[in-house]
Parts: sequence; C-alpha cells; structure tokens
Amino acid sequence: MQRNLYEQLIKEYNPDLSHSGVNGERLAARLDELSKIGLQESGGVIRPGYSPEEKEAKELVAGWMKSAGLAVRTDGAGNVFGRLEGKTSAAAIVSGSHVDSVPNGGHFDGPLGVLSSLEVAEAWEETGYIPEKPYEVVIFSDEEGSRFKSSFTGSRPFMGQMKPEEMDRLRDENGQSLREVLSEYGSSAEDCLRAGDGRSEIGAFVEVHIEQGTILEREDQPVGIVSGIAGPAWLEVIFSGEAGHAGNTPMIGRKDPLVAASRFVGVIEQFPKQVSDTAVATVGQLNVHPNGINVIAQEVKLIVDIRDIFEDTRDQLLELIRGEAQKIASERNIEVQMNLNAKIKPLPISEKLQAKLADSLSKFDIKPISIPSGAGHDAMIVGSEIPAAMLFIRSKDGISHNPREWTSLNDCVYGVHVLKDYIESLMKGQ
Ligand code: HGY
Ligand code: MN
Ligand code: MN
Repeated sequence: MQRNLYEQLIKEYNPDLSHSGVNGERLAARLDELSKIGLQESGGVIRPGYSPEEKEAKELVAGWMKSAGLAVRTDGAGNVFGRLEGKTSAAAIVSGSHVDSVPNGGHFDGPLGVLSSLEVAEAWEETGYIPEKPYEVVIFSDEEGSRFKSSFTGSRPFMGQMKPEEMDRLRDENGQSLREVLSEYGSSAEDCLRAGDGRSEIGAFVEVHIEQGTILEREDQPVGIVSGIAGPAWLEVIFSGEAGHAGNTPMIGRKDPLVAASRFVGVIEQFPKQVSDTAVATVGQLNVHPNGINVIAQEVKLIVDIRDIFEDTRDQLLELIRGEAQKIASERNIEVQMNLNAKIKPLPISEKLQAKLADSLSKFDIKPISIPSGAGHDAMIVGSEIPAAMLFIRSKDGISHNPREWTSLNDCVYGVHVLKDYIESLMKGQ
C-alpha cells in the first residue's frame, strides 16, 4: 500500500511558502485524504465517474468547502459548486477541476486543481479578503470518461453540450445507461440536461492542473501557462470474425478479428506524423471476446484516442484511421463497425488571458512559459463559450495516469499563489 502521501509531500516542503493565508500543510493533508478514496494495492486510485468513490471524494471536498464558508450546491450532472458571495453580484469567477480518475490513476490529476481553487477561498477567509465578484470552486463530474467511454460527462451538460440521445446511448461496461446511472446517483437525465441553465452567471473560468509532460521540468519552472488544449476524438472500432477451435481450424480461411486488430494497432502508429508534429493516436483499451486460450476470437472491441491541437489535422487523422480499419477488415474478410464516442473541439487560450497569467507568474519570479496541452481538460469545454485559462504545475518525469504521478508540495503551493493572484486581478476587473 502506498506510503502516506502527506509525509512524502511535507518532507521536502519549504514552510516559508505558506503565507498570505495559503497553507501548504493543509493542501498536503487534503491531497492525502483524497488519495485514500478508491486506493488500490498498486498505490493508484480507481474513482470512475458517478461511482461511490467519486461521490465520496466530492462529499469530502464539499465538507471542506462548507468549513471555508462556501455555500455548496450540486447540479443535475453531479457537478459540485462552492460559492463565496462577492461585494457585487457581477458574473462569478469560477475555478476547479475533477476528482474522478482513470483506472489505476495518480493522486494529482484533478484533485490538485480542485484543492488549489479551494485553497484560494481558505486564504481569503484567513486574511479577511472579500472578493469584488462572486467566486465559485467547482468539481466537475466524470472528466476522464473512463466509465462511459465518452469524457467530460459533467462539464458538457454544464455547458449545454450534452445531447439527449447520449442519456441512453452512453453505457458502462455493465450495460448501464447514463440515464440509469444518473437516477441511481440521485439525479435524473432531465436534470442533467438542464445543468447548463446557469452558465450565463459565469464571467471567467480558470483551471489548475498537473502538466503531465516534461517541459516545466526541462525549463526548471514550477508553474506554466497553457497556450491551447488538444481536442480528443474517441473512435470505437469493433472487428467481428468467426470464433473457432484453435486446434482444428486450418490457418487458411480463418476470420480472426484479433489478427486484424493487431495489424490495425501496429499500422496506425505511423499515421500521426503524416498530419502534424503534434498529432497523436493511442489504443489503450482493447477487449477480446470470448478471450479463450484455445478459441479463435469472435470479436475485438478497441478505442482509438486521436488528438491534435488543430481541429483540421485531428480530423484528417481520424479519417485516415477510419479508412485503415475498413481496408484491413476487407483484406481479412471480416466485419468492422465504428462508432465515434467523443469528438471535442481543441481550444486555443486567448493571448490576453495568457498575458494576465504571465503577469501573475512574474510576481513570483517564475519565467512565463506557454505550453500546449495534449491532454483534454474541463477548461476546454467551459472555454468553448466562457473566457477560460489554465495553469500547469510541474510533473516529475512527466508521468501521469500512473500511480507514480508526482508533483512536489513546493510546486503545488506556487501554483496556488499564482492562481490566487490571477483571480484577484480578475476580481479587480483588470
Ligand atoms: O484524457 C485526457 O486527456 C484527460 O486525462 N481527461
Ligand atoms: Mn487525466
Ligand atoms: Mn485531469
């Protein structure tokens, strides 16, 4: 079992970084408490969207929101908001991220963004700072999409981007639809689809997230600016052949979907560089049915994660990959069915907001570095309509979606200070 995260974080912490109401020890203790929900022998966590573990994590943070003096509410998509009223009733400044995880995920991807946003409210409470505009800390549901194979299941309805047909089309591996899961969760498909009604009350959004890359490490900076967010497209490919006896079926004439899928995965690795230097394509999930040692497979289901920071090249890559699946299937005389489970628009971050973040970074002697995000984030959904910005916090060796994910407490606290300064400048209408 993973050693106490708090001890690991606090061991190298410089307590001088706790000032202006920002408290590194509190942040470390909360990261540690959250890390225990859904904790596995491997030291990683499993907290799928709308699972008891995600709900427990949300309730834990909601309790901290309340003790920080925030008014807590949950919308129909299970998104949790902690609100602090401002001196005026202008459109709110919102900051947050997610607490769900990928299977066997790390302890910073999502939680650091939520707890950093909450730490800003805690600092204000301690220093008696009252913001000009309302401030909201948000936990978006199911950002990773690991349960329904379609991501941003919280922020998309919040932005009015969830389609009614998804309520019955999106199903988890037990065949449970999003509609059924929402009603079990205590909400309903109708309430989820209405979650977007309040978004006109938001003036700006900002998300803190681990970089999940190595640029900040290479530049030796704790915090960086996100210049743009790549848009993921998730293409489900189902190769269907003919199950048979591994021993008695001659090699000639087999209709083996696993051989087809293997060729497919091997070939598409070459495709991204054909469209751009920033495009990527990954098959991380592949299921064989019936998955018997001495059985020629009946069906292979896989999902290709296709991304680029430019929409046109991302879509070119998607079409190349679709065509290859078709070509291999016909060459091998088997069936192929493809479903586009998700297709999110990439989001460029405005130069103006990047410059504001650079101003905040410079106050802490941090060199402003702008970094494109290959990973998707809730900020790209909110940012499709509302001015949104993102800060990256240095990741050790760029490792993420892995129990070895690590960010030092010093870097986490630098991120909170920069976030707080940036939000205060937005509060002053600068
Ligand atoms: O998949 C992603 O890019 C993010 O971790 N949701
Ligand atoms: Mn992630
Ligand atoms: Mn994330």
